[in-house]
Amino acid sequence: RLIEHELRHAISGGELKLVYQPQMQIDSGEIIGFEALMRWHNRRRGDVPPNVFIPIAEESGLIVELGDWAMLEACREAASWELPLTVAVNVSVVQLHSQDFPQKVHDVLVKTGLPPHRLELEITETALIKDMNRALGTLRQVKSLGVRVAMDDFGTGYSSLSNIRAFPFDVIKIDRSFIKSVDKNQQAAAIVRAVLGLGRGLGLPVLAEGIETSDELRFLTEEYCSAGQGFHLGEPASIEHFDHIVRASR
Ligand code: G
Ligand code: G
Ligand code: MN
Ligand code: NA
Repeated sequence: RLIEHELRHAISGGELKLVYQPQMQIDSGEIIGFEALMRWHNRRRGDVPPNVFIPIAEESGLIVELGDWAMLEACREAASWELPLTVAVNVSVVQLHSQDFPQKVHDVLVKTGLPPHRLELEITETALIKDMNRALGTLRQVKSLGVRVAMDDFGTGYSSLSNIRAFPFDVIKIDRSFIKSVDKNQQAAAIVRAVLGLGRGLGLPVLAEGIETSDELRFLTEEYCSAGQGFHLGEPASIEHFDHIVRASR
């Protein structure tokens, strides 16, 4: 396919870039880190949205190369910040199961000098179901480097509850579909409270994704949700946009 061919050349052609979305401590409003999100601008196609090119990259196996690029780029960027904020990188199931993934993570940390605890790998539940034992082995190896691991899009996959117990996560990210209108929707509120209770019981912080309104934020504050992310707190943007934050010496 043509688009696959073009994507193959996107890295070497400098067509990919990362944007960063802030993640905040809910009680203090302090920025704790950023999620790095991939963007592709092609000369002919213009901006291609990630929900178009990521699936193509996954089917073709190109996601391994793209994901490795994103991890290196994000770690290099974060290593240059004056404040010791976290950088979160999305890891696709194909990349997680690729040859020598833990070794690659180790090499990136050595190469960039980023302290391991400042890197967080976001992995979706669906990624874990495919070959559970291997995924668990890989996550344990990655964790042993000192890297943090987040369960992304929590609530949208299968067997959430057994996964959360079996896998060594540091944080649960509640999927944004449950945060939407959580202040008005009884069902969403019940689910979010349940996940917050689960996190509390397991000693895991919970981050709410996709906070779009001050009412949603108020609900999460009142329910003692640890952390949040979303357009209301900050949209994904080039790192230059956050220069004053990552470089501010307080
Ligand atoms: O940034 P946006 O909300 O448009 O992203 C859409 C989807 O693409 C999300 O599910 C997000 O996790 C995914 N995505 C964005 N950047 C990356 C990346 O670097 N690697 C992987 N595997 N997925 C990404
Ligand atoms: O699947 P993942 O959690 O990695 O997805 C991150 C995606 O969510 C990014 O593409 C980002 O652009 C998008 N996103 C971030 N904040 C919001 C928000 O408040 N509302 C919506 N609809 N999407 C958001
Ligand atoms: Mn994510
Ligand atoms: Na998510």
